[in-house]
Amino acid sequence: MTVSQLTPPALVDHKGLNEWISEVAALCKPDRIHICDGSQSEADKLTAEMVASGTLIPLNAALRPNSFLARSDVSDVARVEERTFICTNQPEEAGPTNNWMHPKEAKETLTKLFDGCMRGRVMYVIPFSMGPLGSNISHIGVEITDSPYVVVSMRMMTRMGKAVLDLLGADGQYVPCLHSVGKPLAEGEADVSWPCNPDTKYICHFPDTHEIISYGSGYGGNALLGKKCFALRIASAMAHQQGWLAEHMLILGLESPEGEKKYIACAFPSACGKTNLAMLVPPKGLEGWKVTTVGDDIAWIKRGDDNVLRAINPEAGYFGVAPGTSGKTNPNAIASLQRDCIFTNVALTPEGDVWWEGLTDTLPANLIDWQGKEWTPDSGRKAAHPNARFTVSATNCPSLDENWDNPQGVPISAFVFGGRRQTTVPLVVQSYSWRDGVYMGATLGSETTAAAAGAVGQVRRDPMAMLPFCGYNIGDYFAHWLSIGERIENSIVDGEESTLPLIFCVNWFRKDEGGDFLWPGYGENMRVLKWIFERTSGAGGAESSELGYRPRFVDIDWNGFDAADESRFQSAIKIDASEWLQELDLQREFFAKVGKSLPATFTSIQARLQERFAPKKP
Ligand code: GTP
Ligand code: SPV
Ligand code: MN
Repeated sequence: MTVSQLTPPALVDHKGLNEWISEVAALCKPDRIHICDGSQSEADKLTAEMVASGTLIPLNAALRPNSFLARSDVSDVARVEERTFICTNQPEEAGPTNNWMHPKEAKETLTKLFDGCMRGRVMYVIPFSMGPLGSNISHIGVEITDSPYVVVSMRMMTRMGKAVLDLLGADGQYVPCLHSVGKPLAEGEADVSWPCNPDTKYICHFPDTHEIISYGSGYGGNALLGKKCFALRIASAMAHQQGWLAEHMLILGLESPEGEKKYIACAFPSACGKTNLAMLVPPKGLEGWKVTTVGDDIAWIKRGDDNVLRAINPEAGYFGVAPGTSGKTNPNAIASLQRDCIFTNVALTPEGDVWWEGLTDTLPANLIDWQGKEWTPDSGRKAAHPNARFTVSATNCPSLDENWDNPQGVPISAFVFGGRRQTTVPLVVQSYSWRDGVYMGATLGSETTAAAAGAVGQVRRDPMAMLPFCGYNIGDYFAHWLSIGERIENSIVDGEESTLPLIFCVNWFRKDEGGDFLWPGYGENMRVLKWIFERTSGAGGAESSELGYRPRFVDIDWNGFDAADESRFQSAIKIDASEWLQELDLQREFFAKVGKSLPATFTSIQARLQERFAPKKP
């Protein structure tokens, strides 16, 4: 089929977009082009096609209506950080924590790979908005993909379809996001259920020109390009240029029994508890409190004319970790998953429903595991992949905040950074200042998880939970964070209340000598949230420590807590000098890697910490 037949004169009313679509079609040589309108009938048709091709397995409609299981290729189960590149003219612009490639080299390599890569497939054009349509915090993207799984996922994860094209008009700006699974089909060749390229993957970002090109993977963060690629890597670079923040943060609303409401934004690394905290149900004894969900993964934050930092969730759905999610740990997630969802790499029950580790206390007698194999409790392997995920629209969530779609965003009272640390890091501390708080975030360490390919459980520095997602030099990113605070501090008039959010650090994952979690976590995290809420109101007791203010046992509300155990709390909140001296060594190691772009302030904060933990003898 010739290119001119493929591209009728006006697929869309946007000259630049039309040209881009034609260029991509000429290169990728798909069988046909489909411009997505985002309608239910379109989604139903694609879903039916994927059921026919084996990509989606329909679940029992009586148990879970309009829901499906996808099993990925065994090689395509997580983000691939090693194959993720920031393409800038100079390596220093990408910085020491990113894989760098020259844009010219990247484009040459990718052009070869994309030549004919959509043969035998449909090329889908997905117009999407990250954030409420028309909000001045939102931005538009267009993803071209050959994966119908990506289309139906993007429909849940973003505001997608005709309304976005209308908003884009004849000359609106958009971020072009090009994606292919990298598996062309020869004439008559039958497709596999999860096409991808097991050998060759490139996830490339061009921050100077605001473009994304992804090849070879069909999985989540590698393929749903609105998410990590646009909303974090490209957006963080835009935010750096334009004076705002794009962060790996959940946003939640916190309402006191008296009806006072605040919003907080929390950055935890992948698979470290954002979805769970964002949907928290308060525990026994704190039922008067309400937690509502604005977002569970990404926050875009801009300063308003009133000096207040306001955040939107650029997404419109959740791509959440399934294992560990249960009626006990996250009832709001379980309620969200009653219908209309896609599960990827979970296990299938004989009744045609889904299962994963942690869903029920008792193991099912037999299942089909995530690879499609028979499974029994003595199989000696996991039934669901540890990074198995659910995809569902935000509107399915019972705890959805009334302002989740508000184009103005929500005002942020506190930032919280947290990692997964078995030792060293206390349950919660409040930084003494914005600068100390930025330092806390920047030095965050966390054990690696199954959300990315590679070893699991190794402590690495994950600054602001952005290590795999910052689209520019991490040292400049730290300076940017410092400058956001300075700008707000400097514009606060004497006598006026500060609008600068407080900064906290938390760790739900500290363990005792027996290897058990010291803190029960999940709903009980509300007790820590309540303390944070009180601190932002200028109330809430605390004591000073080497790291910042921390709650004493009496400062936490233990109402309804089964056998509040002071000694376990003390172990969870403990700051141990010998552990911290090791921690400071690790921080210095990381700072050395950051090199000359490290803010000078960090060196003096570090020296002050060192002095507090190991005072020099006079
Ligand atoms: P991404 O989607 O990868 O960015 O992850 P996330 O930060 O949203 O993580 P999520 O909330 O999905 O949690 C990941 C895992 O951590 C799940 O298996 C949870 O059960 C577990 N988890 C979440 N919160 C807690 C907690 O408070 N305590 C403990 N022990 N585990 C938790
Ligand atoms: C993460 O890894 O932080 C995720 C999942 O939220 S993915 O979309 O794959 O990035
Ligand atoms: Mn994430």
